[in-house]
Amino acid sequence: MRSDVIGWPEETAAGYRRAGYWRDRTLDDLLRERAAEHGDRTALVSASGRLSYADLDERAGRLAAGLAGLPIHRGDRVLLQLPNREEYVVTLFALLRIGALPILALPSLGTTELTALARLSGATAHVVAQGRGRNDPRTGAAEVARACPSLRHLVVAGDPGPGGGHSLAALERAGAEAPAVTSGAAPGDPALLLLSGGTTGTPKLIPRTHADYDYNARASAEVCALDEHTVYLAVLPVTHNFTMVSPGIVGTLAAGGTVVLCPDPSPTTAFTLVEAEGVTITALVPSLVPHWLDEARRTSRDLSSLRVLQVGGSRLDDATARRVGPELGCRLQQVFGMAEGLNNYTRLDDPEEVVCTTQGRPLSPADEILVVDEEGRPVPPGHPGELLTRGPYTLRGYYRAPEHDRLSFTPDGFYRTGDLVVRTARGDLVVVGRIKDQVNRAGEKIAAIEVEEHLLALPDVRAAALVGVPDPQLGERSVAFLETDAPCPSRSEVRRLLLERGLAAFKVPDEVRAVPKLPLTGIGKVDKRRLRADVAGLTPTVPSPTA
Ligand code: OOB
Repeated sequence: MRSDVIGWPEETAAGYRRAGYWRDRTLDDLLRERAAEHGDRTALVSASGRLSYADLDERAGRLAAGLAGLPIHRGDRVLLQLPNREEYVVTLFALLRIGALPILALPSLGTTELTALARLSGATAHVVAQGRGRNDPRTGAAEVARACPSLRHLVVAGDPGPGGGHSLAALERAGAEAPAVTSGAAPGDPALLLLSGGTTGTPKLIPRTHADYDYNARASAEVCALDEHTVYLAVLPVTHNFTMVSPGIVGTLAAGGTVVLCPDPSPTTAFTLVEAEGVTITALVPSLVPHWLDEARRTSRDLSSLRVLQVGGSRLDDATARRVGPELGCRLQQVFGMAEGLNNYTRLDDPEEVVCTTQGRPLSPADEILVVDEEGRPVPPGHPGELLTRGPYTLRGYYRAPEHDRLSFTPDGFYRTGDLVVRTARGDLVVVGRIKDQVNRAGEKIAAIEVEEHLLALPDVRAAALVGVPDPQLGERSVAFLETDAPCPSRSEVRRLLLERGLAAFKVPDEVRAVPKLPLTGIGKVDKRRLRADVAGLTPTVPSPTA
């Protein structure tokens, strides 16, 4: 029988259990235990109000019973595509209680990506929020369901609308009358599926088990010194791994603290919540940091409760890093993580220089890391090489992707991150580049090949290449090179066509250029290095009319 999920070798797993990294608990147990210990403490604050641990536990239980009645069973895959609102956390824990596997999907995903995810996973349900106008997620969900017969249930935070489906509120009410769901999962079972930034044309899913995710969250909470007084502000999308377990929502709940959901990442919204709720820690991608620093100068809000600003998802430049402490009056922590597992943190007591110039070191003493050259030989400290890793919370294989696994893992189970790093003499990592064919646009990862396949489908395009180039606002912006004899389509034309094809808006190239012929390397691959140099103005290409 085909195995959907590759686990750790039995002996390794036994070692992780013996060492106490993996506990005999599920994520559902974690919530139940916290609710039993201190039910009246505030677990969650959002635009809908405040939920104590007991409320959250009770609501998750009712919704679990309601969802089970649809039915959604243990092991079923469910696309969970909600923004930063209360329903996300309640639904997440409801699904974990059933033992169903949420697929954590960004609200910004397009129908193409969602269809591919539903097909790969055989998902039976899709949870979205009610929206308005052209971008109403309910419309997209209906389209995805037409393309994927496995998707039998549409569940909506809000009004399901004329297309039908179930509202979360109605399911919760129905669940109050239904038999309670008893925990459906074991600690070693997959708990959820995360999206990989990816380097392939189709999305990849990352299975994370209850035990490994619980460890990731708890160990992160410890490194960040979280406790019951912690107030964590979730600014980045809640379905991102950074917001989930680094230490994020799950780490904060594990520590008995309070999670506050920020409905948008603007500093004005965030600062209002910092003041009102006494936020102690939050997390940003580098592209947001300058806006926060600018607003901090202007604001009349009291930000003195903020102790730690985490920054990660892409490289933070040293100069901006040095501004954080003095201008925001809190400690900076750099986080170099990945949905596949490994989290690196600068420590709160690290010297200023380390915090401002490195991306930290691995979370766990059991994280094994190698920095290797092109032949896979370890390089000495101070030399760049690819980062390989394995450990108690790093995947051993993608979900249903054996061919891809052969490229992504070494025979002895190390995950090839595709990141180029330098390890300092102290053991801290500095991210110096990337060998994976990806654009990191404001922390959102775009697989070049996925966009290239869509570009190739445009009229008169013979060949296409997408590259990331440095950008002061986004970190990197995406530039598409189109090989065409016809007049080059404008950027807005390309945008319209790609959105029509169901691509997510953040994957639409920021700039479009025409070339008579794409440059090739000696072995005949597209020479992306040369293309990046073109953008830097070293050799001329033709920007599109309204690029
Ligand atoms: C986080 O997770 P993903 O899965 O969206 O992206 C992982 C990739 C890394 O392989 C690396 O290429 C890049 O994002 N990255 C960084 C970075 N943090 C992530 N590159 C340079 N400096 C950093 N600090 O992005 C993620 C997951 C958990 C915690 C934090 C980030």
